[in-house]
Amino acid sequence: LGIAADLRRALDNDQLEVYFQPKVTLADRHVVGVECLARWVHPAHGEVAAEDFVAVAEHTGQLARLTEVVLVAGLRRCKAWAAAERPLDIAVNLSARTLLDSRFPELVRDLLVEHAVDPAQVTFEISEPGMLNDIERVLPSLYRLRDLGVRLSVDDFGTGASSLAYLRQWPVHEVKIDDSFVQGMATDSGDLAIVRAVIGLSREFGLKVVAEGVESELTLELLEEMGCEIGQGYLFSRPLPSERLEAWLSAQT
Ligand code: G
Ligand code: G
Ligand code: MN
Ligand code: NA
Repeated sequence: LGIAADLRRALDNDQLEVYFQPKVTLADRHVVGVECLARWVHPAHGEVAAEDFVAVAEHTGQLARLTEVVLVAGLRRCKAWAAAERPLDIAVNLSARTLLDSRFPELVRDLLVEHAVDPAQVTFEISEPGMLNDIERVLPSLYRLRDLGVRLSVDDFGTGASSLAYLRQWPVHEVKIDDSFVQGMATDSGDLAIVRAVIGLSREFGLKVVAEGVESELTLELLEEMGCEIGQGYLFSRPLPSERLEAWLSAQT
């Protein structure tokens, strides 16, 4: 299909962009890091949804390059912030398929060394449904990444029908509550109950909990009351291109 060739051309010509969305402490809105998100403006069709071009990349052998572009963009920012004495963590999304490539952990190790970034400042977010599909084959890479010292997060948690008991078994550090529950929790008692349960269990298991899709002050207050410490969402900032993120950070205090 034409779109696969177009994506290849965009990767060849460095036309993929990376946006950054702040993660903040809910108690005082102190920024602790950013999620790095791939963006592609197609020359003819305009902006393509990330899930669509990520799927194209997965099916046409371009996923490794896409992931590397996003990771390198994040590592560059991370290094620059450390040099400016404003350390911020970065988070990068991984497809479960990337974890099936046994060379990926070595690539990560090499890039961390090349960019002189502390592994503890890097989190990889893996969507719960993808992880669940192939957990036996994904686990070896998760263990190797964990041994490098990077942090692992279960993204979109609650959408994959995992048993909550998996949170204790998987070698992960963080749970990201899916935005559908976070957006519903102020008006839907079922969503509220799910969010409360996930926060409670994550805390019991010593996992960091991040709420994604925080759009209102009411949601922020409910999350904070329930013991969730970190949030991300339009209430704080949309994903921003690098220059606009820097302006946003400068305005923070
Ligand atoms: O940023 P946005 O809301 O458009 O993201 C839509 C989906 O695409 C999200 O699930 C997000 O995790 C995913 N996504 C964005 N960037 C990347 C990326 O670099 N790699 C992978 N695998 N997924 C990404
Ligand atoms: O699946 P993942 O968590 O990686 O998805 C991240 C995407 O969620 C981002 O690309 C961003 O566009 C989207 N997002 C981030 N914050 C909000 C929000 O407050 N509301 C909505 N509707 N989407 C959000
Ligand atoms: Mn994510
Ligand atoms: Na999500």
